[in-house]
Amino acid sequence: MATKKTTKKATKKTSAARAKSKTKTNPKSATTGDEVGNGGELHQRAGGDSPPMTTAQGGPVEDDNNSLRAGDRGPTLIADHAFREKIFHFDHERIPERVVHARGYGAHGVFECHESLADITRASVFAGAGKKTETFVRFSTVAGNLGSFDLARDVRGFATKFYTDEGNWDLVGNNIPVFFIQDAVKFPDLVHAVKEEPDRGFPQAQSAHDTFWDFVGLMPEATHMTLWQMSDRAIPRSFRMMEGFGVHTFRFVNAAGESQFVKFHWKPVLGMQSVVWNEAVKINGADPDFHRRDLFDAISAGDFPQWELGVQVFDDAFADAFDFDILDATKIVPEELVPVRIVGTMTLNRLVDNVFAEIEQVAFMTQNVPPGIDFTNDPLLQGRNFSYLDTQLKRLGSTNFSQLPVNAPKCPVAHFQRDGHMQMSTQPGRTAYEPNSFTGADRGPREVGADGHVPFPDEVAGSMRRIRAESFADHYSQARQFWISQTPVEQDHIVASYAFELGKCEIPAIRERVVANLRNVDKELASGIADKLGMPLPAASKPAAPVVEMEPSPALSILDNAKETFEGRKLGLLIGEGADAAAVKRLTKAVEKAGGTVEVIAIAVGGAILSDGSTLAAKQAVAGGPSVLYDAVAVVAGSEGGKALADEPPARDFVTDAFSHFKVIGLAGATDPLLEAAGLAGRLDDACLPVGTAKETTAYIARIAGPRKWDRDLSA
Ligand code: HDE
Repeated sequence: MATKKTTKKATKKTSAARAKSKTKTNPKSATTGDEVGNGGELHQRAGGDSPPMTTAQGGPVEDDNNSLRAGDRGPTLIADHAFREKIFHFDHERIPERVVHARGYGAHGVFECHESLADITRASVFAGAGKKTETFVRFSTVAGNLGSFDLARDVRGFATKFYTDEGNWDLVGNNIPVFFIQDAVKFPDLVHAVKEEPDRGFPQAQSAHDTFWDFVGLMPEATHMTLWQMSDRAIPRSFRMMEGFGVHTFRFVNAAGESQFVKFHWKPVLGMQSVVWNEAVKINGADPDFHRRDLFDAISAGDFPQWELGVQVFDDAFADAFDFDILDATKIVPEELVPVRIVGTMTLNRLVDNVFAEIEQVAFMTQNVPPGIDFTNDPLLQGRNFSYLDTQLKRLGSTNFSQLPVNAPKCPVAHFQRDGHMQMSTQPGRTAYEPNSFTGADRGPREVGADGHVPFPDEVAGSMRRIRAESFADHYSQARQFWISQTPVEQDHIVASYAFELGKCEIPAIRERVVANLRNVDKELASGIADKLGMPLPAASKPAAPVVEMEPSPALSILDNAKETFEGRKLGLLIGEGADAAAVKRLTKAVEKAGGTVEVIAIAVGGAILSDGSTLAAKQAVAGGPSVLYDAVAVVAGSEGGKALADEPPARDFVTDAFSHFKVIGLAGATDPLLEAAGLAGRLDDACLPVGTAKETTAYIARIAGPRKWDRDLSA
């Protein structure tokens, strides 16, 4: 009895609410175009620019806001096929994310060849000067999941699909020219070690944990790659400012069937730039999409990023004489030994229309090479050539993934592969086999012999064994070469990142093993890390091959190769009330003239009233626009406004972070209260420059094109 009563009461209450809402929100009661629907939002009926909404079957949709129910408050009816179709599709929206390189961003572009390479390769992309080939590029981090943050310390994927007129060429590279392992059979172990630990599901998107360093310590071949990974290469400022590498040695083959070896390099026209670790950590909180937004913004603004494609070409004689095995992907061929010849330029000039359709569904496969490009026996590459096809079936669910627009070759395709899930091509003709004796359209395609991809007839000999060649045994010499090629600032960063990562390992033996291996690279490196970890320096582990002393390779340093430019970079301009309008205008113009962009930041996003009475709106409130988002910063306070900025904790962080991240800081107006409150009074150096006058602005612009103030004194 009691239950019945309560139910009745509740029913009564909701009936009243319903009566009220009926007149207010029932979309059907409106007869004009726009109408107020449930919850008071505005809904659009077809008309004007809006096409009529349909189901996936093309049937016109009567009402997209209310499912079909029996009675005003009754159950939803299975007869509502439009509702069922909508939910059915939604339930299946996700596909498996990539096991590695899950988080990525991409764009379309074009590759233009600078000169004919016909003497060394018959690949049509390199047919002659001015030859253009459409491309699609996907950049990625490796370890993190799809929803992870962009500034993880990680290798970046740099995968390029060239839609050549002899089929797709996928150059599936990274921004680091070497790899952790030598044989593909260890790849699942490497990936399992770096991903979240399986018993706890963290840490996400980072290598700073026991299982990764346990694997690395036990696999000394990973040492060289970890030096790169602990360097600033692994925290790039932008996809637009990082190099790319094909990593493996490939083959070029010319029309006469002659072959040479080749390594591929992408060199960013904007030059290389990285952020510092503390900055990276903060960027991940302030803007987890920092890299994808950067690419989106640049292409949207018509600042199309460019890379030059370079090749290192060498023959058997070089390969035989080289100290290392050219089939070993843990080794580079130093640019000083084989110079990088620039052969073309790629420009990314078009954003995707749909992230899922293009960036998520793009399927790169190392085995996609056109005639003129071929593989070597690098055991990592050989394994990849199996893996990439297999993974696409898992991810995309059908053998017909190559028909998706982003994957489809832009040259004619003709074969006898038939049917399968999601077959999108209505393949004509009566035959689907070869040989056949039909003629005309029914006959179908025929093989092309020597015009096709003819594998290079490499001699293969030897007994079948599971073995690692002796020539792969040196794990430290090139790691040492990388280390001695870095500037002292870069070396400090490497020491600090090893110490950070190993400091996150809970098991002391894991730290010790890694540091013992690093002693074979350099004693200073190992002792620097040990000091920072507060542990005694362990004895060196026994290397499998003697460490060869090599010349430094200047090409390996980011800082030694930095470009003097502000092009493609961003200034964060923090303004206070009453900021000098002329100074703000002058600075903005000068930065734009230098090829950079300015983002205005104020206490509130509404902006500030400048000295001339005009209001300058801000792109960011300072709480949402910390200085870590900018390459350089300037503060233009009004003659009175400095106090208000000083009272704002995010404004104080803005300048202290810029200072401790070695950034060039411009100052105009009453900035003293802010600097004082931020603890910077009396600590300013020659990279903290006035920007009040035209002359000062010119000097400031010249300075922000240069390096950060790396020798800044950060002691309080
Ligand atoms: Fe990959 N890798 N990989 N990899 N890789 C994948 O393919 C694999 C390796 C690289 O933006 C997967 O479509 C094996 C080296 C990039 O879509 C998978 C081995 C290099 C991308 C796979 C390697 C790379 C991938 C996951 C050891 C640099 C992202 C999803 C032999 C030269 C491509 C997918 C994109 C993606 C396998 C090692 C670069 C599982 C087995 C070395 C840039 O197939």
